[in-house]
Amino acid sequence: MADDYDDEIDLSSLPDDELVEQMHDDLYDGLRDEIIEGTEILLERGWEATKVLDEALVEGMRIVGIDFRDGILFVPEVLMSANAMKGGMAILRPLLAETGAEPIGKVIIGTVKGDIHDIGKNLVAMMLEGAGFEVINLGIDNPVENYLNAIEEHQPDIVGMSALLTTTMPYMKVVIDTMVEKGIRDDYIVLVGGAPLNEEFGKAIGADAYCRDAAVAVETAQTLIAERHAA
Ligand code: B1M
Repeated sequence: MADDYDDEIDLSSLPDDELVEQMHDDLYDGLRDEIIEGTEILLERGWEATKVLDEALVEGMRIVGIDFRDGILFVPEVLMSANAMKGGMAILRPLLAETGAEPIGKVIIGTVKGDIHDIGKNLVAMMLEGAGFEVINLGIDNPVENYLNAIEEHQPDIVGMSALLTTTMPYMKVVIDTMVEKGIRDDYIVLVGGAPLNEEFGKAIGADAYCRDAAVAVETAQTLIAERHAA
């Protein structure tokens, strides 16, 4: 998608729709500085942080995902796209997390063992923070012990798990089964998410809910916390 003229494009001179398209190209090409600049320009033009996130960044990464799947892009290139995406997300994070209110609940969230995908999980963490949750982000490649230690240390209301690979999603059940064995499963709300999961899988492994995306994760967390408080 890149061409020799990319360096010469003045992003600020582009109208919104062309700038967003250019950002999709820049994300594809892993151009972090350009993604940061584009994100800042859209914010200066009055775009909401969530709109920049959805239309410029997440949509760009969706396109990357298609060509990764089809063998047009490879791991090193996708890593650069991910790095560029994170540059934009870092600018949006404080805006999405802006809330003066008391935390409405505490969440620990991490990507499960064997899996290093973290963009979606970080997005979920950001959106939960923005909705007033205190979030402890455990990062990637978490064995069951990390969840258990974090549960003990932080006493969260919600345990969140992310998996992006069909080979790592079964590990979520290992974590839930271990919680059952230790007699602590019902003390916490367990939410799971990630592209290869679905509702049926969430039910089958004993999670409280599967969350399709970050917005659903926030809604679900709010609803289930409210239900617990009411009970
Ligand atoms: Co990977 N990868 N990857 N990858 N990668 C996928 C997932 C894949 C679908 C690509 C493809 O083939 N089309 C495919 C998985 C196939 C499968 O198992 N079915 C795949 C593969 C195969 C691999 C490797 C095995 C490739 C290889 O080495 N040959 C390897 C595995 C490494 C490992 O984990 N052990 C690998 C590596 C990588 C990179 C390191 C290069 C990079 C990750 C960089 C990073 O995250 N820091 C990468 C990327 C970027 C992708 C794609 C292109 C994009 C993922 C992403 O960030 N999406 C992805 C293709 C795709 O998903 N279309 C792909 C954007 C993000 C906003 O969406 O993560 O879905 P998502 O998160 C959403 C929801 O799912 C949900 O909310 C989020 C926000 O709305 N959600 C949750 C996610 N987690 C949640 C947790 C919750 C709630 C909701 O808790 C409560």
